[in-house]
Amino acid sequence: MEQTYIMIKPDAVQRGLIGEIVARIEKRGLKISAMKMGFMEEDKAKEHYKEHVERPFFGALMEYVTSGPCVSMVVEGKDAISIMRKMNGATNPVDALPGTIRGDFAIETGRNVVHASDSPEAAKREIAIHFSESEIVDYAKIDEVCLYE
Ligand code: IDP
Repeated sequence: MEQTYIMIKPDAVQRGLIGEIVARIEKRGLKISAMKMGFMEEDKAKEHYKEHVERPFFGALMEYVTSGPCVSMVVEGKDAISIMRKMNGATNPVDALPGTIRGDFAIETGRNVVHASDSPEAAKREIAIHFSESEIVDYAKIDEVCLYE
């Protein structure tokens, strides 16, 4: 099973989209192994997005992700990283297909509602930034016998 880091960004929290996004993740069959809400600390935001530090939008991105509370999750399942990236849709919502979270709920890249890790390395790194090991809950879900061959 794979784990991935998911963030419901501050714009989505303000717009009342937490339930909608969590429902999509649950209905798809992925397991929520950790979840918390809070303001992302500036040093964690910088560490999380460090690959973009030289980009012109970095300052705006820091302001955006620390502007209000966000919801952080560890989401688990077979191919969870790839599934969540596809569920989120393209980074620029203009290119995100209808049926994806960004394709249904976002208009601009700088307010694109959700984050999902883009590789196993990124997932490991991002989970470690936002969660301690003791915050990640190890449990079995009864629906696994129906979801997996
Ligand atoms: P991702 O979130 O789909 O993985 P990345 O390219 O890693 O996309 O970019 C990280 C985040 O930085 C985006 O989700 C978006 O919030 C922000 N971002 C990326 N490119 C731009 C831009 O050109 N303008 C404003 N914000 C951007």
